[in-house]
Amino acid sequence: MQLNNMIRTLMGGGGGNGGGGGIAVSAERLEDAAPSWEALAAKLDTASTDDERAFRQDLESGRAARACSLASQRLFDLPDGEAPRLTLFRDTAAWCPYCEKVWLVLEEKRVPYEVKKVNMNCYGDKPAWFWAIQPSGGIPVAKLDGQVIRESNDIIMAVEEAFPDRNAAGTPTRLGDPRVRPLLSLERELFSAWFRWLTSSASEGAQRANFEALLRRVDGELAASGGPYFLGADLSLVDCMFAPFLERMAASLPYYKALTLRRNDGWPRIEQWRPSYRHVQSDFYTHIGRCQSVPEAEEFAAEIDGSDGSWSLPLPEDDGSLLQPLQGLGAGADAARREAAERLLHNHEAIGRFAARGLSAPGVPPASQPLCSPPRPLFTAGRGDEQAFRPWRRSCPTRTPRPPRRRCRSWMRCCGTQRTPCSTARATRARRRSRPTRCLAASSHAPLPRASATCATASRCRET
Ligand SMILES: N[C@@H](CCC(=O)N[C@@H](CS)C(=O)NCC(=O)O)C(=O)O
Repeated sequence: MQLNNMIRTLMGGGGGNGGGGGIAVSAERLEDAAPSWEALAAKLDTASTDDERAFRQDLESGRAARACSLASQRLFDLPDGEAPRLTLFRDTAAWCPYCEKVWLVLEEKRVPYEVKKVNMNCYGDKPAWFWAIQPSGGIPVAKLDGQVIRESNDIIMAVEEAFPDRNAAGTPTRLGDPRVRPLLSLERELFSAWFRWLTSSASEGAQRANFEALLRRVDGELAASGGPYFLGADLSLVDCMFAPFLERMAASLPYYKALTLRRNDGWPRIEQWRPSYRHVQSDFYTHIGRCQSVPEAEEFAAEIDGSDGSWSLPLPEDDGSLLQPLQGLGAGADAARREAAERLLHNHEAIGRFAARGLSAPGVPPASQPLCSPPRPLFTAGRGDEQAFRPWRRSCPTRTPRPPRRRCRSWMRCCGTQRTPCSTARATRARRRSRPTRCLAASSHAPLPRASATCATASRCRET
């Protein structure tokens, strides 16, 4: 309905020419025989279980039994009316692994927290209020008792100090354990080896050997602790720090490099360890830009994509043999369908707007994430006509107005969180000023041609 109304408005009734060279669709040909959203909601309600019906309410109450990336607060046993001491600023889509490790710690320790979400650069802008508390734009950020903390490890350490006795498993704080720091260094070493290998095709063999050697070291550490966790019988901060990255390694390496982490005899303890964290699980399909495949991985990629026929919809039950585990299907395919229907119904207005983006030209600046490029305003205005952009910007699901002085990412690369531009950033900005077309990453709401065709600096900045 919503979509059809939008299309009708675009095609004729709405005062405007439909913007940026939209597709010519005749309104007469669109037969709206779809049931209304209300009818679909009623149908879903009838088919749902009591727990499913209570999903949104539980989520909003902050007291749902399970963690969920859609939650905006988690109260655990906080008395009614008391506000959590901590706010976590994380990414809207729950892709960021650094946010995930903080999330995992909070959930494991059952520390009450509020969540505020911002977009990642690859799929949208951040609001001005966020830039005000985090000049680099980086996530995660936390506010604990009014103090802003801007690094994931610092947040975790601060949480440990502020809530030393809160641990679901009843384990004591292990910050003083001499094994912690070397293990955290090993985690960063493994991360760097993985990311370098995944995003380059140089020295394939050496990079693979290096990564595998590090993985064996990780496995050795788990063996030495007596397992199943890094510090022994109980989950600790070290596990929370490894989890988001080992998860992403397990997801990406079969697909791009033909290396499986699951069910691999080379590192049996990692296999025993992986399912051991209970409360949060990232999106298994988290995107990492610019990954480089090896030819041997084609077979794995085809199996994961299902393009070789190894699976088709509806998804099969996961008997443990799938390359990528299917989570949450324990309740069966019908429950999964109802869950999908609930999310669609809940978010249908934004989905309708997003689906209609093809009627417009790419947004400025375009987001780098596939399918995420937001459209420019549906009713095109003259260049620089800020007023005309406002209605769309308010309603677009993926875009929010930029703050007045958005920084070029080359600034962040060279200066980290510095507030004033360093000489490299100043030089970049001076170069940009002398260009005939503006660097799109620098700031502008005005419609310009596609960035890739106009400004090499801009695309470099965007992809950082
Ligand atoms: N050192 C930082 C690194 C965090 C980091 O790299 N975050 C990425 C997301 S995964 C980020 O802030 N990206 C900016 C963005 O995408 O908006 C930390 O541990 O907190």
